Amino acid sequence: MGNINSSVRRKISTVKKRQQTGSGSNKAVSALLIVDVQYDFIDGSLALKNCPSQHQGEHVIPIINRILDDIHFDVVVYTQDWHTHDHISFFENLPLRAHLLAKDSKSIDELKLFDTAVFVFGDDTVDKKLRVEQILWPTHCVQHSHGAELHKDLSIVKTNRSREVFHLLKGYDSDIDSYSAFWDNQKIRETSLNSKLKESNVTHVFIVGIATDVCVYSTALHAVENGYKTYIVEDACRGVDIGNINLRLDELIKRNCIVIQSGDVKTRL
Ligand code: VGL
Ligand code: ZN
Repeated sequence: MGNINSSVRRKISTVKKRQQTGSGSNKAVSALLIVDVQYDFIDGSLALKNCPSQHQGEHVIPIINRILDDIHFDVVVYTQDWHTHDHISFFENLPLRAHLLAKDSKSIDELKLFDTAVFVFGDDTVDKKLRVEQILWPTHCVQHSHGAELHKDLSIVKTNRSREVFHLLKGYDSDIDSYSAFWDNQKIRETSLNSKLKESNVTHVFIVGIATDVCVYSTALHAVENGYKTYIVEDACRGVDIGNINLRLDELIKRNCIVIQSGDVKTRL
């Protein structure tokens, strides 16, 4: 009984304290996720201007910098696609894994850049086999290469008393791609992002960067799944495939992700 009473008392006093400081449980704790603003997507091997959308990836940079200047975020995260040279997602590496192509996949001779290959991993017991559909991208964002660096014009903010900043590398397992900043594409391994955001009590996640229909999309999907109020800042993102961008955004909207413009971020906090 004594325990129950004291825990009730503790709760009441916490509520009172919150009321006094104005920091109720409704207070938004915000994170800005800056996805893959790397040279290879801007003027390198996977530059968006060479993709079906013909977008210029560099246009996101001044918009993201303005958001960082104008708005306080409790947490800022920079992600980088960070592949090994023998990565499964590179078209050029197809010969390394020709033996893993599924029977119903296009053959090595038929497969072209940007096509989807189907690989099968695992031992001979059917239930342990892992079927992996993989888009074959040009070699990009190889670890420690110039193309994998964050663009020099992107503002890199520092941790201070009121703001946590961290950098997250993804896609470094040779055999598994990782579009999302939360999970690899097979959802086998989780990154540290969710636990870091939860540690900081983040409630609201704003996502900017490249590419709208690939890494931004997957990151947003998992942000919603992980219970964050999730915003995509549309004009601060650019995508690979114009036909896909709107489909992906519509899909996200159906899952309660909110698509906004950079001028509206402030009003959401
Ligand atoms: C991405 C294609 C391949 C992205 C990463 O960052 O959106 N796109 N790897
Ligand atoms: Zn990649």
